[in-house]
Amino acid sequence: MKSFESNKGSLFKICIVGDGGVGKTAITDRFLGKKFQTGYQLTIGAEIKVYTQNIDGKEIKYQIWDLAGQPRFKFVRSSFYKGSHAIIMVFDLTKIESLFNLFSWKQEVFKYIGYEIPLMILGNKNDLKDQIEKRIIRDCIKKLKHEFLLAEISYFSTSALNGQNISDALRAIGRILLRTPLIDLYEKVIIAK
Ligand SMILES: Nc1nc2c(ncn2[C@@H]2O[C@H](COP(=O)(O)OP(=O)(O)OP(=O)(O)O)[C@@H](O)[C@H]2O)c(=O)[nH]1
Ligand SMILES: [Mg+2]
Repeated sequence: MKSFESNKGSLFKICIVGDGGVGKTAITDRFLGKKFQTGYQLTIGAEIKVYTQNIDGKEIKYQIWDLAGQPRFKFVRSSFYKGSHAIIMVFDLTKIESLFNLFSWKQEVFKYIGYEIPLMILGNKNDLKDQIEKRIIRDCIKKLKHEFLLAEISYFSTSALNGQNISDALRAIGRILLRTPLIDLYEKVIIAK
C-alpha cells in the first residue's frame, strides 16, 4: 500500500452530477470564488474547473467536471466519467424528485466508471429552508449507501447562494481522497478494464 503522503500534490478528477437546475454550476463557481448568479444558464455538455485547496498542509488540486444535468445531454455525459476519483451528487432541497433521481444518476455514473469511488451527496439551496424532511433525506441516503455498498458516502446541506458548507464539503471529499491510497484507485481502474 502506498503511504498517504504519496497523494500530496495530487490532481483528482471529480465529476459533479444531478438534475438540471439543482445548482451544480453555482456550487462549482463558489469553489472558484465567483459571484453567485441568480439567473439560470444551463450548462451545455460540461465545464472543467481547476481548483486548489490546502488541506492540513497538503496541496490538493481538483479538476472538477461540472456536467450538464438536463436529459438531452445524457449521451455526451457518458464520455466524461472515465478516470474520476470521486463523484459529487447534488439535489435541490426544495425538489424531492431531484433527490429520488439520484438513484438513476448513480446508475448512469457507475455504468460508465465501472468501479466504486468515494461519493458525496449535497442537498443544495438550504437558504430556501430545508423543504424536504430530514428523515426522507436520511432514509434515501441509507438506501443509496446500501446500493453502492460504499463505506465512504457523506452528506452536506449547502447553499451556493450564501456559501454555507460549500468549501467544507470539498475539504471533506479531499480528506477522503487523501486517505484513499492512489494505488487502490488505480487497481480499481485496472480491474474495471
Ligand atoms: N436560492 C438558491 N438558488 C440557487 C442555489 N444554487 C443555485 N441556485 C439557482 O438555481 C438555478 C440553477 O443553478 P445552476 O447552478 O445553473 O444549476 P445546474 O445544476 O448547473 O443546472 P444544469 O447546468 O442545467 O445541469 C440558478 O438560477 C441559480 O441561481 C442556492 O444554493 N440557493
Ligand atoms: Mg450547470
